[in-house]
Amino acid sequence: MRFRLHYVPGSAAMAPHAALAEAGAGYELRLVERDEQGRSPREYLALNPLGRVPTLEDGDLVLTESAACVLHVAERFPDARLVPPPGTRERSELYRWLMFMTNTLQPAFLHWFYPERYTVDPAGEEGIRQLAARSIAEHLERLDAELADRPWLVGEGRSGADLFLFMLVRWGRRQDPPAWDRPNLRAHFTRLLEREGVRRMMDEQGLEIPAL
Ligand SMILES: N[C@@H](CCC(=O)N[C@@H](CS)C(=O)NCC(=O)O)C(=O)O
Repeated sequence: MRFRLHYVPGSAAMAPHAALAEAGAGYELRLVERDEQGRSPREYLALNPLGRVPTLEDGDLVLTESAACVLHVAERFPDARLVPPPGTRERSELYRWLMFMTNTLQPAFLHWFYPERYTVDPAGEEGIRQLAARSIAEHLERLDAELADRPWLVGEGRSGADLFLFMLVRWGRRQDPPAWDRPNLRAHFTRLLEREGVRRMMDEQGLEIPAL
């Protein structure tokens, strides 16, 4: 099999996994089994020294960073229309949203999930989580407002940016309020849940389909 995706269920591997499934690619999945301290196996660290997921292998290419993996799949399967054509306004907008999500919203989630990585003072962790939750809410509001008058983040159909947003909205299910309590994000999430590739990814990762 040409594509091999290393994943942990519900992680940043969701978006590239959905991209592969939406593209109708042949792929195999490899679960990264971490030890009790959360360390990845040695063979995995040889591929991805940070030990984070996902990692996508395409032949002898080893790619990390979820958004980069999505863009790579999009380019390998142009008929799947996971990105708008180069040189279009929609393509630039896709870059904008993907980068916003990876450099602004996703780090806020990482602060919420792993506050201990952002302070040497354990007493400071709760404050980091609270601030992260506030940022997450602010960015989700912005995305919800963006989707008020259109079904997808860019262009006429779903793109890799929508798959990325789907993943982050699921990450936000334990926020208060849950990310999908916002009407446009809920409609967007539900729309993606109707897609075969997204369903396949949820099923293959063993993720529950929320009753929204
Ligand atoms: N910027 C990376 C972040 C990947 C990342 O942080 N993945 C998380 C799971 S969602 C992870 O591997 N966490 C375990 C760890 O950091 O030890 C990406 O988007 O691929």
